Amino acid sequence: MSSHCQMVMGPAGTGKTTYCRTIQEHCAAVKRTVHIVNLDPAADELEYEPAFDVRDLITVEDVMEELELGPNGGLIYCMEYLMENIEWFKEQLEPFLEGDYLLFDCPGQIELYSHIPVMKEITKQLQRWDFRVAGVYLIDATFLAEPTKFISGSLCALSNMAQLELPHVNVLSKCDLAEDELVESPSPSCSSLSCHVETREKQQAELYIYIYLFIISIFHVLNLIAM
Ligand SMILES: Nc1nc2c(ncn2[C@@H]2O[C@H](COP(=O)(O)OP(=O)(O)O)[C@@H](O)[C@H]2O)c(=O)[nH]1
Ligand SMILES: [Mg+2]
Repeated sequence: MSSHCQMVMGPAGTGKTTYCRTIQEHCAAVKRTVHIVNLDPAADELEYEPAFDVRDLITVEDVMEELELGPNGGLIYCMEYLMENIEWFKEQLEPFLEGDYLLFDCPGQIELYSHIPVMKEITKQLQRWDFRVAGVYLIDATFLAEPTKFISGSLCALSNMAQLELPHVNVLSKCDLAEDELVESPSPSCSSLSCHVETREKQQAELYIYIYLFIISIFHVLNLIAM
């Protein structure tokens, strides 16, 4: 029987770890078992008991110290090291191959999804081990209050979806911090965008509107979920 998993992704601080813990607690309340795996080698304190933890293999802190890399380079090194030690990963997954459900709490650095193929390789490897993998991409709801941030956040989500080629769900996080009407209708209206850009150069304003319309058409294809 196949196991299932979610790759929980999104920029640092959007609430990935909180999402994983909340989903696990919810599942426990409805008597379903969900395991969380920490795949973030830069994580500090975890709010859950992980099924296993990439930091048992490697941590960003050690890499930065030993190889004198910065935080971004260190994180990329860690994820590539995980791929090179894929047998370790497989061993850790061994107890969860019979119809289990896992949440992978992923690192937030965008380079891992847009610049280098490492996260795609990890998901492909999970699929080869007969996991049914879904991408869950968190977007901070407060980021959507400004049209320019909406465009930026949406393009990041889109890029992630295109790169990983997974069934993909966008989740709005931190809805308690956003205005109610934003949560009910997450995309800003075209008129609010025109208003925002009216002080800018006409050409730039038009470009924003084209990008906006493009994103709206993409969101007709994507499912946008508020939580
Ligand atoms: N108000 C509010 N804060 C949240 C929510 N989700 C996460 N946070 C806070 O945002 C911060 C970053 O969350 P975390 O789960 O560590 O983000 P990660 O870096 O994506 O894993 C923490 O201080 C959380 O308590 C939420 O839904 N509402
Ligand atoms: Mg985290």
